[in-house]
Order: sequence, then structure tokens, then C-alpha cells
Amino acid sequence: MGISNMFSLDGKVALVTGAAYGIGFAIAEAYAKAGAKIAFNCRTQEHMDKAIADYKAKGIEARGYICDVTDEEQVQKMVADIEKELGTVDILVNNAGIIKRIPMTEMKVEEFRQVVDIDLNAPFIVAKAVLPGMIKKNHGKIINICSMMSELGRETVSAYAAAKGGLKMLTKNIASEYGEHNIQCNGIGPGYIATPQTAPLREKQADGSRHPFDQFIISKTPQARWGTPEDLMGPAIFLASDASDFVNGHILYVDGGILAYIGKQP
Ligand code: NAP
Ligand code: GCO
Repeated sequence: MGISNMFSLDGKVALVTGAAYGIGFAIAEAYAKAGAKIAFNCRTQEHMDKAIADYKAKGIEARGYICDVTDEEQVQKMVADIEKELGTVDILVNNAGIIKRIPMTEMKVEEFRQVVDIDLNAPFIVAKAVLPGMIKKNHGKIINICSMMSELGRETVSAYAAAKGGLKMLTKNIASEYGEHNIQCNGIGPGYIATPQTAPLREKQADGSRHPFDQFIISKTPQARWGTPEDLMGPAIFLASDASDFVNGHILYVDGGILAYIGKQP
């Protein structure tokens, strides 16, 4: 196989959850440009319509499905529709996710449960829906979007860190349980990426200065910048392609070196 073919996704069907914008959109765009047929979901018609137009503007014919990934019935129907319209899902990216930044002593249990439901239970639900088709084909790639919080904690993100830590171990377990069917399950652990999810952490101060957390992340990142969704395109293609056929149960951190660095001396 030629080297460039190793990274080709020609003829593959990719489902990227929560890909109306943000990291999921960038990964779906990368997959389309690598040759894959794209299916994505979100929860509202408004986001769906805008996303379809945004993909079209990039020359991508993405198929969108309104589906709440925490609802197993909706997920099963979405996967059945994708299989009818595009074919068996070859690549799943469990990207949909939320965060709530609330001190644990003030967080309601329903809020904790909602984060775990979307960030951990839903990747189980969606992976469970696509695995039978992958097993039948004896081929599949599942990529779970983990986080630096799969490894580290910080104030106010107890639910998110618990969910993303669990997602790391779900990734390793899917790899362990289905590797014999030539299914590779890996994670991507993005660092701090400039998307709507982290916008509150980057808001300019009244005096026009950087948000304190923004300055903190710059000081903790060897590359001294926030990541962009585009920084995840190459790693995501690698883990979805034949080039990673013997990579399994691995969490690939794409964080500009934060996890390796003690931080710049103030
Ligand atoms: P984002 O901009 O907030 O986008 C999140 C996406 O998830 C949206 O498209 C949203 O769609 C979708 N979503 C949320 N709940 C859903 C549900 N129940 N059902 C279906 N779709 C749902 O977030 P992002 O920054 O792109 O992050 C994407 C993933 O990367 C998340 O798992 C996040 O935890 C992870 N991550 C982000 C960073 C970062 O710094 N940004 C770093 C590490 C990991 P609708 O709300 O329109 O339905
Ligand atoms: C936060 C951020 C992080 C990032 C990401 C880091 O509040 O600390 O939102 O959680 O989103 O997960 O990898």
C-alpha cells in the first residue's frame, strides 16, 4: 500500500456526533477531505440547517440527523438510517459533549448526572449501536474524544473530569473486548481548544486584557497558544485510517505539550 493511501478514508462511512460546529465539525471536514462519506448529528433543526450550509460552503455533502445521543432509541434509529442511506458505519467519533463549571459543593446531582450522561453514557450508547455492523465487516474505528481531564482535575469540573476519566477507560475496554474483530478503539485528548465550549475561559476583560484563565493556559502550554479545531484534523485522520491498524486502546493527547510541562515560571 502506498504511504498516502494509508491515510485515505476513501469509501468509508464516518459518523461524527455533535459535529454541527466546534471540534466535531473540523474532524468531519477532515474526514470528508480524506474521502469519507459524512454523517453527523446535533439536537436542533437550527444548528442542523446552519451546519449543512457550512459543510456545503466547504464543498462537503454531509448528512445530518437530529438525535440526542443520550437517547438510545434515537441513536439506534439514526444508525439504522445511516446504514440505509450511506452504508455500515466504518468510523465513529464520539465527540458530542458538554461541560458544567460549578464547584462540587454547589453542583446539583442532576447537573452532575447530565454531564456524565452526555459525556460518558452516550459514547457507550452510540458505540453499542455501531459495533454490530463493524463486527459483521470485521473492521471498524471508534474514536472517543477524551480530554486532559481524563488525566488531571481542576476546580469546578468534577462531573466533566469523572466522565472523561471514565471515557478513557471505556475506550480501553472497547479496544480489549472487540480488538479480535479488527476494531480499533482509541481516544483523542485535546488540550485547551478555542471553541464555543471554552469561549467563557477566553473572554476579554473589561480593560481589554486577556482573561486570567487564558493567560494561565498560555503559561502552561509549551507552544504558548490555545489549540484550534484544525490542530485535531491530522490526529483524527490517523486514528480513523489504515495507518493506525495496530494502535488500540491508546489516548492520543493533542495538547501542545501541556501534560508534559510544569509551566512557565511567573
Ligand atoms: P462545543 O463547541 O460545545 O460542541 C459540542 C457539540 O456537542 C455541539 O455540536 C452540540 O450540539 C453537541 N452535543 C452536546 N450535547 C449533545 C447531545 N446530548 N446530543 C447530541 N449532540 C450534543 O464543544 P467542543 O469544544 O467542540 O468539544 C467537542 C468535544 O471535545 C466534547 O466532547 C468536549 O468535551 C471535548 N473537548 C473539548 C476541548 C476544548 O478545549 N474545546 C478539549 C478537550 C475535549 P448541539 O448543542 O447543537 O445539539
Ligand atoms: C475547562 C475546559 C477543559 C477543556 C478540555 C481540556 O473548563 O477546564 O473546558 O475541560 O474543555 O477538556 O482538555
